[in-house]
Amino acid sequence: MQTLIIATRNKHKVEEIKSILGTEHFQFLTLDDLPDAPPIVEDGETFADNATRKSVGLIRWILANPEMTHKLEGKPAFVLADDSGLEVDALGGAPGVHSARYAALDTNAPGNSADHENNAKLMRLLGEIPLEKRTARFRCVLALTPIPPDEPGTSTPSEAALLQSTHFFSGACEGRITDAPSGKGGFGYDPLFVPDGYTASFAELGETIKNKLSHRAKALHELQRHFENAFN
Ligand code: ITT
Repeated sequence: MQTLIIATRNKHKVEEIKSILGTEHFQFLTLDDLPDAPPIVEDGETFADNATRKSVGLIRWILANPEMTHKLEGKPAFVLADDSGLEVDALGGAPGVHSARYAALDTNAPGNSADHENNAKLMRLLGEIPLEKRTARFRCVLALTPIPPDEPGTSTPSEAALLQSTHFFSGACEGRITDAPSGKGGFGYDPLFVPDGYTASFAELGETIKNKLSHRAKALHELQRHFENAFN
């Protein structure tokens, strides 16, 4: 059994990660269990940069807060961070790493934008571009960083050491952007994204199909294989 602390404030990601990995081999903690964990500034240039900022940033905070390490009861544990986004070919790969705050880039508003604002901006920029030119993909990069044991007399590992112990897993899901949002499931850009081989959006297809096809599912399957190889 592996303990994973999921370092995201996005509840949809938490649900998808738990549902794809299942509870047979993993037990989960989330930021709900660590409510005082500070927000992480995600100003990296790549998904991997931002995923590492989230995993390493949370571990450094955990190690600086002994009551948090006690919560883990000395069990080996990992922080798992997900950075993901949508790349639209007709927009040169945008919104990419800026997916969460795509609309806010125009106003400099702080924090993430509401999904409907990001979707409206995407619709506006794609305008009359025909469907065959609206190719896109979701990408997900996961950073998995082991939490070093809290041994008396040892110093807190540096950011570089934590980065070196981090494993990365990635996944992509190819598809197209529709010309109008449809469906009520999922989150983010799901109402606008039709995966290859389907005619309905992720938001219409629902979680069972999305969790078989998605960028996140592919990255998580790589992570499962990593644990199988490491511990079997
Ligand atoms: P954390 O940083 O706390 O994990 P976040 O939502 O800010 O949560 P990201 O920085 O990774 O996460 O931004 C990802 C954005 O990309 C997300 O807000 C959505 O707009 C979009 N996105 C990622 N995966 C998606 C998915 O499966 N379906 C729809 N949109 C997705």
